[in-house]
Amino acid sequence: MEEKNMDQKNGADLLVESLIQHGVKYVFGIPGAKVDSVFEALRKVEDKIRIILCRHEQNAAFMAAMHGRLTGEPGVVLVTSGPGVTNLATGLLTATSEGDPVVAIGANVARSMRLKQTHQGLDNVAAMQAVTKSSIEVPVVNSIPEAVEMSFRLAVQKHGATFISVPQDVLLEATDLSCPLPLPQLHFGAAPLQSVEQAVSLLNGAQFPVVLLGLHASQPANLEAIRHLLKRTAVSVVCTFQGAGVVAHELVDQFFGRVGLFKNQPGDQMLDQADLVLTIGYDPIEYDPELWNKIVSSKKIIHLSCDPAEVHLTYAPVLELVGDIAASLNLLTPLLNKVEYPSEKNQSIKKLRQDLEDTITNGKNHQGSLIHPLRFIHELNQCIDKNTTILSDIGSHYMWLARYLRTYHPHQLLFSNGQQTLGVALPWAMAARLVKPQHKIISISGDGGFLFSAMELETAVREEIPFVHCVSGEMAPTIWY
Ligand SMILES: Cc1ncc(C[n+]2csc(CCOP(=O)(O)OP(=O)(O)O)c2C)c(N)n1
Repeated sequence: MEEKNMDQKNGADLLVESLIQHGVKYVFGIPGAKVDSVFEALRKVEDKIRIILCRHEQNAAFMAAMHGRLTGEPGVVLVTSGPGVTNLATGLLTATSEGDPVVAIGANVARSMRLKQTHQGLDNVAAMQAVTKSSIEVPVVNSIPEAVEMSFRLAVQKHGATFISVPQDVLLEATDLSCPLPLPQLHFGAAPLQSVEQAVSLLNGAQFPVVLLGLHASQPANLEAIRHLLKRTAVSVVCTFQGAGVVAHELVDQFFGRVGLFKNQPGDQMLDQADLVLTIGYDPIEYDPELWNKIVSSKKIIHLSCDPAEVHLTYAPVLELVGDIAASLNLLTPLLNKVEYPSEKNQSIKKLRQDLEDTITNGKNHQGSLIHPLRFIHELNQCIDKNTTILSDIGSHYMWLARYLRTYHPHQLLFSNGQQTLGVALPWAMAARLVKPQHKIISISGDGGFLFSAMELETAVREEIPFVHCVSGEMAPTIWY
């Protein structure tokens, strides 16, 4: 291997050049012997990429994932070999399960050391395979731009984490390759017209159609088309936790709340009665379909999303509309009739909605020295506007927030809804603040989840990333940072 002289570019420089070409603004991570050359290269371009030095690789991965969820562009996390890489596992698993684009870069020992027991050695690619959509190692220095391009494309196309392992000697090798520009972004069209027409006939013929909005529905680009469908048809709508905020305030009379984890919500009763469920952007990991559907069921499902349906015994759509969600809806909506629910059901439907409404409005009436979660939600609601983002951790507070905190903007109330990973809220809040510097950022966790990532408070202070974190004890939220 030829190492560079002082003025020459090496693999680490090429990697950083490649990140710049992909528009990367932040790298979350922790250095270590094998990856130090990349941190050195990053320090030379501080005006282009800001390093957020974290206290644990897992939290760095959480931050990268929230950055990816909010921007649609992969968040980047950078770690050293061995324990640095294995500490990524939970963060990358969470991102991969929940549709968040992340590119994780982990250094490795030099290629010549691969067969030996050596300091911080690990089969990186094998270790990360189970928690990513793609796990590759760069074989030679000039393959770095290809590895970066592939990983960025796959993270976006497959909605999850990808991993690049880079051996230390590859990072130090001299190169004079100029980094090519990234390939242009891919754009997909609507689902085929024939499928749209089939959907029209099924939907217009249904007695009790219900729309179920899932995680891809909450992409801001889909918002207008979804709201137009709801308004034009007056169809009843339910959403998963990750679909929070898609239903507009003016459409709230059609909204039967959020469903997930346990089957006991008004939305579940609507799904039970439905003879046809149109899912939009739904992924079965958000809410196991066996909880709201049976293997042999008279309920028909139409799956409308950017990806084909996962094969699942209890989620077997009669029709799939696969393509750009907004483009498919723009073809579908003008052909749909207004939904008229059977008149004998009107009273029970009305009662379901009223019960949900009453639970939320009664929040203000909960008194006492311990703060009831609904009272907390009521008070929280008083200080939320469209420039507020709320990040929830996992635990009992999660269920209360998911069911009863109303929001009317997508990506305003954010959940880990797939792995339900403890400790996400605080690092997520930091990434949210970086992406939305004008927003008030509020994260909420239980005292258990708080201690999973509380060390990042130091990072927040050092990096000057302000947010408010609330810690709930049993039924008693208290404000911290
Ligand atoms: C990484 C991880 N470990 C364990 C769990 C299982 N789990 C879910 S909620 C919970 C307890 C949460 O307690 P706390 O953070 O105090 O929140 P609270 O229930 O009081 O709101 C646990 C251990 C999980 N979801 N993720």
